[in-house]
Amino acid sequence: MRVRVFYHDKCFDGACSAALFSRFYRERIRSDVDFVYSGLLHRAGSLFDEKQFDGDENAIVDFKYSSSPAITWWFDHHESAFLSPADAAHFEQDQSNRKFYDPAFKSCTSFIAMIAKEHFGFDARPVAELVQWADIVDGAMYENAKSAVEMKAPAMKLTMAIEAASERDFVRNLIPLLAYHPLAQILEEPIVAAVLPPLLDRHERSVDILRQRTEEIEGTIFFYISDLDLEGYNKFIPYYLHPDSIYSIGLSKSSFRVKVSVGSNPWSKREPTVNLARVCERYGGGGHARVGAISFDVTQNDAAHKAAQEIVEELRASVRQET
Ligand SMILES: [Mn+2]
Repeated sequence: MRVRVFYHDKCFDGACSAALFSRFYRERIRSDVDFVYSGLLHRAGSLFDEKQFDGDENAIVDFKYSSSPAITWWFDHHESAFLSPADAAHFEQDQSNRKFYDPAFKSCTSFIAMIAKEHFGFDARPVAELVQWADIVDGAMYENAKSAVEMKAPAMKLTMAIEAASERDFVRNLIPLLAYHPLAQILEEPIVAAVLPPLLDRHERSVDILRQRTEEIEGTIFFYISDLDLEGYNKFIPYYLHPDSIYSIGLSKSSFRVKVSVGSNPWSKREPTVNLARVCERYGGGGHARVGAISFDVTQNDAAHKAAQEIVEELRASVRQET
């Protein structure tokens, strides 16, 4: 039995979701199973290549819905979970008891843990640390911006490695470890220990770069680093540098996309009032109410800049109205 698990790539919650789903499946569905992991990333154009849905079962966790009959399991907690109203209607009609959605959950990992326990009798106690940290990381529940940026906890170091590692198979090899070992012990594993020191250096450098590149006006930070190889930078650095900000809009670039990241300061004294998932959806992106993103094709640099500028103006105008 071969189960292919599609997960949100370059994301701590995505990797933990894949790990927890696999452990649950092996313990409660069937034990004679081989898992194959495939990371999914938001990109301009179609997200899924249905030819890849080639497992005996295919699961998607922490990523958008697919109405393909080959997908037999689905878990998500993103506000923008459906690519179309037709997909949402398809999910509403599903009777399999294998597809689950709740945008109220801080992480998809904690959502899977709850469903696995309540619906399938899974014992979630051995994965409690994973669930707790997925909620902290994906829900941005750090005490302050400093603790989000200083990289003390093992989960923070793993998050950095997952978001910034360039090695294609890194997350795929990490997932089986996440399901069965304490996070501190995973840091000692050769595949992790090898990548951490250069990534920590890069992190330090990115703080310096963002100190030069971020500008806050009317509670809204704008920066671009799309001329640098910095995708996967720690998204809390702008708030660490501008503690009184409310929103942040950044442009970054990788080999296959130009990304507009739109976020809100989790420690802001002023409550953000704009739903950022809705803003990003207008440009073909999505996410959560308090953090979202839009992916453009690498050739669409100007369109990405234009969208970022428009969103900066919109958010600054909303802050002006509030004050
Ligand atoms: Mn998530």
